[in-house]
Amino acid sequence: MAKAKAGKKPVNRKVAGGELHQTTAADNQTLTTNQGTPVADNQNSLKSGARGPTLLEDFILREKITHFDHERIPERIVHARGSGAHGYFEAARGASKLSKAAFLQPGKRTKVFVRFSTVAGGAGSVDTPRDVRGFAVKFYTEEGNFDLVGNNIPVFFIQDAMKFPDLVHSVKMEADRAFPQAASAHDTFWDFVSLMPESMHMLMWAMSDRAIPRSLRHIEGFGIHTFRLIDVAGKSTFVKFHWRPTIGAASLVWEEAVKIAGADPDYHRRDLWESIDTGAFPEWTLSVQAFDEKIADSLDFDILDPTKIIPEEIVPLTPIGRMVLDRNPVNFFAETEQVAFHPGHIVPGIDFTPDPLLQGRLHSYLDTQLSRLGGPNFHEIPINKPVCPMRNFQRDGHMRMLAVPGRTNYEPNSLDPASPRENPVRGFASFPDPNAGPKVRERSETFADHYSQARQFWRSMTPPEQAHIVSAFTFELSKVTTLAVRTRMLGHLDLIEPELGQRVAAAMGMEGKADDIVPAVEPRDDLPPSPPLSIVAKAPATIEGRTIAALVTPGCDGKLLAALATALKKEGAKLKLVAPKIGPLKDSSGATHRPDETIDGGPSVLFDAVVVLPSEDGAAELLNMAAAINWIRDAYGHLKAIAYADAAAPLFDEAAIEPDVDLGVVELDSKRGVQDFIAAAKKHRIWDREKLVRPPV
Ligand code: HDE
Repeated sequence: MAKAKAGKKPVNRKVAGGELHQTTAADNQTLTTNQGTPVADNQNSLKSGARGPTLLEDFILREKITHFDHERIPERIVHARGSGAHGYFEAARGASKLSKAAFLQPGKRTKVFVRFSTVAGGAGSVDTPRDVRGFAVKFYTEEGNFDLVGNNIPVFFIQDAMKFPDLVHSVKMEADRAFPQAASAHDTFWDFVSLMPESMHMLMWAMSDRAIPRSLRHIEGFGIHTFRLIDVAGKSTFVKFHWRPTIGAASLVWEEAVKIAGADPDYHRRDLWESIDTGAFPEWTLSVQAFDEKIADSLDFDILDPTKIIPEEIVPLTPIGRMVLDRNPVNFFAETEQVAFHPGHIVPGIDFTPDPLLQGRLHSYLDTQLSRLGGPNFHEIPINKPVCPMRNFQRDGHMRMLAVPGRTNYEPNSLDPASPRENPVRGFASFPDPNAGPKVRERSETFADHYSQARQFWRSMTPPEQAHIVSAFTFELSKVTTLAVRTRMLGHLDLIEPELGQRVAAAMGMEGKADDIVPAVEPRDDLPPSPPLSIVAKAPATIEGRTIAALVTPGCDGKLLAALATALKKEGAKLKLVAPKIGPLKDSSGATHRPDETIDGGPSVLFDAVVVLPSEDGAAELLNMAAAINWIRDAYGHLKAIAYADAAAPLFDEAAIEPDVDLGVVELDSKRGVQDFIAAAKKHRIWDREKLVRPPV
């Protein structure tokens, strides 16, 4: 984190009325206007008499207020709420075989800036709605900036850019009433997608746990479209990009996500910031699925169709590098808000394919920066500036910073032999794509199967994940008020998988009401489940990067607390103390602790696993606090590992929770108990408990 610069301490001067003036005699600390004029008084505007009207002449006040009035720029039409971080990418050995890109040569380190985002909500919306997460990475390479502008879901709602404005209009707040904010659970969204069978595969992902991630450190990322990598000899290999977090992917449970939205609307942003600030740097592996034309032709779907994945069983992942985020921005606006991503920011060694969604994006992102950042010179804003030399004949325009000397602002020229020229060897050359044909507005027939991979996704999920998908569809469609939209969607779900359709219909009390939908292509019934699609099945047994809370009171067992703290640190997890009061407290060994949160400010939804460790007197006090009982009940209901000290037993009685090691409720009476608790926490959720707290639908 940037530390405040050392300097001379200001002199505090109070004047009549108690008004505080912090003054300095140091030139290098003198407050100035934007023109550099020193300011003598930053507390009072210039008035005609102490009680008189303010003068128009007050250039200091007017400059300050005018600048303030213009502090906001138009927010992004999508992905408005985001969080950013700096870091580096380090290329692995294999990458250079596939691509000549300078940043993919073995061992090469390249600086990156990453912005994660939600899609539908405004800049001030919450972090945990059910939504896709943006995963945009800017690589500052020596051959120019490469932006990999992806999402945490490997497919998209639509196949052609032509439909993007319609999709976004439908999911954003409804146009007349301006609600709901940051939510897809409303009529216009489901009306639109239920008329667009191509969105069915993406809907399965969006209704899965992927859309409510535990943190931004726990999301996977995908480039979605098929790209090309080009090697030194000009050979092209198709690739799909995949980011995998080294601590594994993980999600919230829905009710927890809803409560977090109230308890800490900045839950993901804070988590990313604090992790980096405390040196627990998030890390991802970048891999590609690399394949040639022959494999592309052998697939029964089109690699240009962004609503399809290539199962890893067909084309496995090849790691090409890793990314570490190790530095927080110093200024949110200058960096996270002003960063301008564009899939068209590309470097030699990488190329596009004619995926009709990608092709439309290549126009949109440049266009949007022109209005968002005020003109064509946004590449001069430090966060967007390439680190390599940038020279051309583009000139002038709003906010131009560069003052290029000389008169030869054109090419070819004979007046300035040193001015920039084409470089056929190093320069970007497009791969001669053979896909051109007659000029048509037409969707390729190879894009027509909209249900097979949606079914494959369903069949790849574990039972709890399937139950969550059923609940999510039930929740969202129950919020839809137009009956015809609900019955249309039920028809699609029947096609994806009859069991899914029936379970959602039963949960909604709408059995037998599904529309009969005729698919363009009958869904295949023979696609095998693809295990990597499930995040529960591949969750690593680790609590690295997790936050565990201990609910403590004065006089709590100091030895147990110390044993717990040591054991968690060893596992790379953080321990936070939650207490009835924020002031310091002493444990039974006489050690003083400063609680991180009170029970109200630190509800258990904010933590991955919890320990209830009061003294006997403390437990008696907590027994009278509804918030304390809810704290425990929520942790139980959200399937978290729970440990309790003997003294906490009455609280568990009150919460109607039976201690049971097999269900992740562990007695913390010894070091052994600490290990049992950690073992339970490594399961992330105690899925066997779910049927007790949330009968399956
Ligand atoms: Fe975007 N998208 N998008 N998108 N997108 C934007 O660019 C657009 C799509 C993605 O953190 C906008 O600077 C069109 C797919 C991310 O700054 C805009 C289409 C994927 C971000 C835009 C798509 C994405 C954006 C809004 C369909 C995953 C946030 C502000 C043809 C591969 C980047 C901006 C950041 C942002 C247009 C579809 C990812 C308007 C027209 C597919 C992560 O230009």
